[in-house]
Amino acid sequence: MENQNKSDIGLIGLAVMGENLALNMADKGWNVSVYNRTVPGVEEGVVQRFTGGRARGKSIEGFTDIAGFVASVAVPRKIMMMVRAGSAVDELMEQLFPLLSEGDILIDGGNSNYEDTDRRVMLAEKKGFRFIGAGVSGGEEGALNGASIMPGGSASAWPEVKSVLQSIAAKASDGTPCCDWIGPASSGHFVKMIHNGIEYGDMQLIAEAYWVMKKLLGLDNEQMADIFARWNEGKLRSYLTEITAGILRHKDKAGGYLIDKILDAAGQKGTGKWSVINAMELGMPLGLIATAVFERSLSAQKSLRDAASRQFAGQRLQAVYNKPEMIQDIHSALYASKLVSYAQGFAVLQRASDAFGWQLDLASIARMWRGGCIIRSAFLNDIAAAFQAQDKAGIPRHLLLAPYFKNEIQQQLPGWKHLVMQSMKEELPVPAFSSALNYFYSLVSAKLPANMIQAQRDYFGAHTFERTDELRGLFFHENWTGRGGETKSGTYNV
Ligand code: NBP
Repeated sequence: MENQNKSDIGLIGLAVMGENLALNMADKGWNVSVYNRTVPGVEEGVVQRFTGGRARGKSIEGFTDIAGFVASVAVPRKIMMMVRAGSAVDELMEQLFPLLSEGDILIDGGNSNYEDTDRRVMLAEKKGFRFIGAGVSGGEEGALNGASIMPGGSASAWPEVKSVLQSIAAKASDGTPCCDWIGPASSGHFVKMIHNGIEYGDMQLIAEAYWVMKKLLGLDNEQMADIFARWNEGKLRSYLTEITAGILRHKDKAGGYLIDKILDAAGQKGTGKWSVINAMELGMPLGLIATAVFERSLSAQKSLRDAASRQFAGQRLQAVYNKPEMIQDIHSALYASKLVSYAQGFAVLQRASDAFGWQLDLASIARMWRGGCIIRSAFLNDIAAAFQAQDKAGIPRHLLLAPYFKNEIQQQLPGWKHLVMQSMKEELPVPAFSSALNYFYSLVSAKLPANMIQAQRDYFGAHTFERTDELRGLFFHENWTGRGGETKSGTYNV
């Protein structure tokens, strides 16, 4: 009786994501209460505009007072927050706490920093509530028609929110919802962060492929669009490949192609940067995403690049290429580099899982990204299958060691190498293609020149080294100059 006439779920924050998620929930048959803070003095607030507009006639009830909103939701309450990441979430939680009952569930669907989520899970649980940090990907379109949702946090809350969240998630081609439980604490937001980092990498790789086609092969926008459209029928089938073809064909209202009029200075909001910072904290290589982030930063230094380009005249060879062959090489470089990027991203997830005790299921995460989100692609099916096979065989979870991908990368290597070499000769930057190739060469090198680094560290700072003719874990110091002492620096890892 307590829950009679109450909503199934409450949603706070009626900006682009919140509005569309509320409509998606209502379309799936849920009764939804919505709330947005009101700005004093504004006659028609966000809530009225929504309930009187797009939400009219739907099972959505609007509230402009937070207490009435909370009281309208069935207990244990499920309240999803879709507000700006950062202090807004903390402020909102402070307002909600006095109004909640024990066991109520708060879901933060924004792009929160995972460390904030760790703190919030602990805070909410200490107060007797439950907290889920859910990464949501797919933008406006995904929010309305099916997003990829990555929830993690208070485990006991999952059975209570599962049916709502899975109902509004995208469905993969086999019908599985692109939403499943990720793990404890901030794991959902961490996975979403790496998802966004991978998105940065995919976009940089596609941009480089476009640039080589344009600058080395001299293809026009329609020819390039045809190539991307064709690639979208094969192994590179993905949302980003598809939209690239559409972008290349798009005409400007004033005439010509819009792509040619867009300034080459990329913006960023921070999730790529966070991915790289956290990979560094975990001691993991995430070079491709780092390159993508740095290239955005360098692109934004437009006037510096303009000045530098006037000082250093290029020495282009103007070589003539066999275009079909070169296009195949670009395909190889794009596919192989993408593989490296995903291998690096998933390896960071594995390390985070080990470090924080999350027990992440990498195959399940790959499956969750197959629909709804920006990096959705056919290739994620192969990734999920590769991780599943590695788990069964009990071998290390690294994508490049999976037999299927080992074979794939071997096939791409000649074209990938050729493309990077030609681009370097022609002074055309392909930083992500070459970063991926260098990672691959380093990975497959049983020996690297790190012995020199260790020698230098020991020479100037007594940082010690391990020896090839002794057991691992034994550290030695050499008195290199005869002037130093025998005292070692403490050994530490970063
Ligand atoms: P925004 O990130 O622009 O946030 C706007 C919402 O936050 C509005 O409802 C606003 O209320 C509310 N808000 C703010 Br700002 N400060 C508040 C406070 N102190 N207390 C209560 N509410 C506050 O909206 P969005 O683009 O819909 O994104 C929502 C979340 O989803 C963000 O974390 C975002 O990073 C994430 N996300 C966005 C996308 C996307 O494509 N946009 C995709 C995936 C995830 P107001 O109307 O009164 O200003």
